[in-house]
Amino acid sequence: MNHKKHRLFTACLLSAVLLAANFPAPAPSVAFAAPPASPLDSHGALRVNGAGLEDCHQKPFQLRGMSTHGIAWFPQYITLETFRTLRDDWNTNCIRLALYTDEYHGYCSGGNQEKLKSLVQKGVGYATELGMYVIIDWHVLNDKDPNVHKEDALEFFREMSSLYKDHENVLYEICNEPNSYATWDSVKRYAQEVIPVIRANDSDAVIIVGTPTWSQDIDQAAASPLEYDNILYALHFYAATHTDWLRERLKACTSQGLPVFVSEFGTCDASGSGNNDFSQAAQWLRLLDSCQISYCCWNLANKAESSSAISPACGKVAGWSEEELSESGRWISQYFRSHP
Ligand code: IDC
Repeated sequence: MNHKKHRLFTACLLSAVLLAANFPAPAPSVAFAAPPASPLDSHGALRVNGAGLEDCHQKPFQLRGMSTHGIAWFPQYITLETFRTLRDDWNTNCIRLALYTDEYHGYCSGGNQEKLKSLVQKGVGYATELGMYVIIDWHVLNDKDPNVHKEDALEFFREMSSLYKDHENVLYEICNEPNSYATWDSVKRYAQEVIPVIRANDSDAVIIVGTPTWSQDIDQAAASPLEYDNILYALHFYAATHTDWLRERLKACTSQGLPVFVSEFGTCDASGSGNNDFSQAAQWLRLLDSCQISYCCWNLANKAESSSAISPACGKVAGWSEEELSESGRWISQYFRSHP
């Protein structure tokens, strides 16, 4: 029995037992606290519906969490305790694993591919243990057009989807940010090759597709969407750079029915540094919350840049106090906690 069937079987069995026992049962004489259900226990397999996701009960469901920085550069944050802090202290349900493709020591630019894949697997393993959702992000950036490393991408996603075909908590993000000369037509051609490779192993996988101009041109995707279901299009914003005009684009596209995932955003400007604009960030997140659009915040690291959530002086990888976070880390962790 695979993972998914096993979960359904367990749920049915549990209902039958509770019915037979004429539930609610009398309170046990020895009090014990059952651990709270994990996000995955409560929401199961996700699928795309309308502008966002819905859970296994067909209710709109939002993924909210942190994106790692490049896992090649900050592997120390791939630990069970890190993710546990994000789940229990920060109130998040999702983690994005950013695997740079073409930057220094990236997957296709001199990085040790076996080591990088084993880091991804570690990350997926910890997320699974904690019942969190996890995004495997093929972090196209310097390569601009995802077709540049298409062969590597096909091989990588073939392997990952075969490993995780029975995991309900794994989402695939096939190209972080096409940019510069990369057009929607070329991104589409790439997606039309990568999506079938993933779906051959994992027929109902949720897949996020980046859009041109650093994942801002969702209007181009809306004008010519891919012909697959369970696809979300990436919109990325940096609050001190992208304001009303990009929110208006989001509203226009979602009202046309385009499914969107904000798989990366920053509270600062698009360089990943400079000043934070928390007022713009709050406007963005309120809008996303009101339409149940999922989001991940850039980034979980202690680099000396304003988008890094942890203070450069702090070497801890879990259980951070307020003082051990950066200004953006404090703001976003409080935002996550304040969410129901
Ligand atoms: C930035 C990192 C920075 C790193 C650089 C590499 O914050 O430390 O040196 O990438 O090129 C994105 C990208 C994301 C960027 C981020 C900030 O997806 O990789 O991270 N950003 O520039 N899109 C818009 C902003």
